[in-house]
Amino acid sequence: MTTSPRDDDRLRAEAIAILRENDLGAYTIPTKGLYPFQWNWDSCLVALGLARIDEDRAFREIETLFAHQWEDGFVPHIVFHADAQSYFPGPDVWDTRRATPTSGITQPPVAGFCLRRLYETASDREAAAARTKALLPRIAAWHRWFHATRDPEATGLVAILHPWESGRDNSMDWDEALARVSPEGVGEYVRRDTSHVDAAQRPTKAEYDRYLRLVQIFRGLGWDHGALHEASPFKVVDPGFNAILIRSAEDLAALAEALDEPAIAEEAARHAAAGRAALEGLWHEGLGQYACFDRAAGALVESASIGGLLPLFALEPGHARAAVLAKRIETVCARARHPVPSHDPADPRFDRLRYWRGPLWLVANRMILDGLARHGHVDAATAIARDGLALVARRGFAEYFDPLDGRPLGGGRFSWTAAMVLEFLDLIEE
Ligand code: 9WN
Repeated sequence: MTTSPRDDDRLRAEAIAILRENDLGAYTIPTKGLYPFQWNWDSCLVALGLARIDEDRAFREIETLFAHQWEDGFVPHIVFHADAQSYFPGPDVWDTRRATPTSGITQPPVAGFCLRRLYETASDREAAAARTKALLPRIAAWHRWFHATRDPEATGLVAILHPWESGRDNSMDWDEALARVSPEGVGEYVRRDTSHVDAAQRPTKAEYDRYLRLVQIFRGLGWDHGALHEASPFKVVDPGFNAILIRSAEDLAALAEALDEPAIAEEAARHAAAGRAALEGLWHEGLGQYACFDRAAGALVESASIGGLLPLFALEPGHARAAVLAKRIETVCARARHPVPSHDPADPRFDRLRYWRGPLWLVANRMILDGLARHGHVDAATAIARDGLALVARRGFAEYFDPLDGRPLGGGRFSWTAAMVLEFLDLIEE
C-alpha cells in the first residue's frame, strides 16, 4: 500500500493536531480517557514526533519523565501528574508514596535510543547538546539500576517482573509464567479499560487478576526494588526488552562519547557488549528466532512473538543471526496482510484482535524497521513504513491494528501512532 503526496500532507497535519490535543504542557498523554497520565516508553517515542514540531518541547517530554526518576535510578512506567478517574489501577493501588505519585514498575528503556535520534536530528545544535548532556547521567543511572536489581547474578540480561513492564502486556510470552501467579486474595476491583475499548481487544480478567496480584506483592515489600527480583513469582527475560536496553546502551555510549562523558561511555559500552553476548542464550532453534527465558522455571518459552524479532534492532551489523532474523520477519509478515503482527499468525493461539496477541503496533514496527535498515534491508524497512502510513491514512490513528484486514483497534487519536506517522514520513525521505 502507498500514500499520495496529498495523503502525506493530510497525515502530517492530523498527526500534529493529535499530539497538540494530547499535550498537557510538560508531558503528553497516550490518549484521552483510556490513558490519562504520562507513560514511560510512550513519552520517549512521542518525543520523536514532537521533535518535528518543536525541539524544545521534545526534550521537555523526556526531561519531565526523568524528573520523576527515583533516587535508586528507577524510572516508573506511569507518572500520575494529575488526578483522573478514567484509568485503573490509579495511584492509591500502587501506593508508592512519592510526592508526585508514580507506579512502582518500569517499562522498555527506549530513552537512550530516542535521545540519540533527537540529538542527531536537532537543528539547534547547541541547545540539543546541553540538554542531551544533562540527561546522560540520568539514563546511565537507570541502566545501572536495571543491571543491579534485575540481573543480580550478572548474566548480562535483565528480567521483567510484571507483564506491564514489557510494554507487550498480554503477549503469549507470559502465559505460563503468569499462570503460576496465584490470583488468590486479589479482591474485588472495577476495570476502566473495558469501558473505553471492546473487551475482545483487551486482556482477560484472569490476566488482570494476576497483574494486580503482582502489584499487591510488590507493594507489600514497600517497593524496595532490591528485594523484588528474589521475591517475585514472575521473572522473565524478554529478548525484546533486552534488545531495547542493549540498543539504548549502545546509543548512550555514542552520545557520551560525542559529548565528552568518557565514564558513561565506557560503562554503557560494557553493558551493551555483555547484553549482546548473553542474547545468544535466548536463540530458539525450533522457532528460528529469539525467545523469552522464564527465569523462575529455568526454561526457554515456546512463543513466537515479536519480542523475539526485536533483537535485530540491537545486533551488531554483520552478526551471523541478522540475516536469519530478517528472513524470519519476512516469513511472519507474509502470513498477514499488514506488517508486523505482534505474534506469528501460524501459532494457533494467534488472536487478530486481542492487544499484543496478534495486532500490529507502529511503535514496534519503528524498531523492527530500524533493525532491518541497520542490517542492509532498506527496501523491507521502507515497505513497513509505507504500509503503516497507508494504514493510518485509511483507518485513522488507532492504538493498534488487525494485521489481517487493517481494522483499527483499541484507543483512538493515539499519541505514539501520531508520532510514528511523523517518523515514517521522515524516514521514507531520509
Ligand atoms: C499498562 C500506554 C500503555 C503502553 C503499553 C500498552 C498499554 C497499559 C494498559 O498502554 O499498557 O501499562 O493499561 O493496558 O500495552 O505498551 O505503554 O499507551
